[in-house]
Amino acid sequence: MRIVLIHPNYRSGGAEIAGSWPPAWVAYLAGSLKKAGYTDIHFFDAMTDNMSEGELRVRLAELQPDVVGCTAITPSIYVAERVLQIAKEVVPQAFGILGGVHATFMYKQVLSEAPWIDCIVRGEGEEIIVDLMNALEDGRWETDRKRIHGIAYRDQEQIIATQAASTVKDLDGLEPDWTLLNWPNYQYIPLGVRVAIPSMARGCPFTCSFCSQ
Ligand code: B12
Ligand code: SF4
Repeated sequence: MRIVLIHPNYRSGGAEIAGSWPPAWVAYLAGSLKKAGYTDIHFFDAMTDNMSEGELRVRLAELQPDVVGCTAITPSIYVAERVLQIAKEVVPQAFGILGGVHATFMYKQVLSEAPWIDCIVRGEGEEIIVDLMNALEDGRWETDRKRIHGIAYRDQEQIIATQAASTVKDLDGLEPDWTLLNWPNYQYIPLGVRVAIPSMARGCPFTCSFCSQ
């Protein structure tokens, strides 16, 4: 099963002034997938590489993936939807997945405005993506999707959200695969040094109503 993960080319005009930043979601998902035996994983950092839609088409056509996964925060949602639309045009048989904070909460809106997305992964993706890949590989997507926790999808005109998945309990058991990232590309411009974004914790003990943590 060939999987392509894509960080969309969205630019906020703020963060990019200070540098280019390694996307942690890719490392965490790829680590989990590789541990489960899915080793044919490719990553396009379309944001850091400032990849055009044309380049994206060429790379996807070359690789012919079975699965394309993209991430989105709220500001990058339209670019992410477009990435998966392009994937559907170039490799129609590829299964398109969207994850990240925006799709987690706004899955109804996203699946309504971007019906070409096959599945949304809600919340922490490390365990959900493995359940999803196993179902796809075994040809059980149509029959078993209701039982996969933490996803949303369209069933004809209906939008179905399955039971929420639990959070990852054994954080020490996660083995992010950092090798997919092209490290020299990630630079903190003010200091002229390479940059990493270590993740020391997940979630937050507080409950500010405007915040997703
Ligand atoms: C690191 C970080 C950054 C880095 C990004 C580095 C990068 N290239 O990814 C920098 C400093 C550049 C940055 C910039 C911005 N950020 Co920021 N950032 C964060 C932060 C602190 C951590 C994100 C992270 O890496 N987490 C660790 C990874 C492992 O978790 P994750 O990304 O959520 O991924 C998991 C799941 O969501 C899911 N998943 C995610 N994607 C996918 C895809 C698939 C296919 C699947 C199956 C699953 C999946 O699985 C992953 C593993 O569990 C979050 C706050 C937070 N604590 O989450 C804010 C946050 C994401 N940022 C936010 C914002 C607003 C911004 C900016 C727009 C700010 C600005 N005005 O400039 C810019 C946008 C830059 C851009 N062009 O994208 C908001 C987004 C809010 C929203 N509603 O979308 C957040 C949530 C902070 C907040 N609470 O307000 N940010
Ligand atoms: S804003 Fe979010 S991360 Fe900050 S304290 Fe409130 S709930 Fe926690």
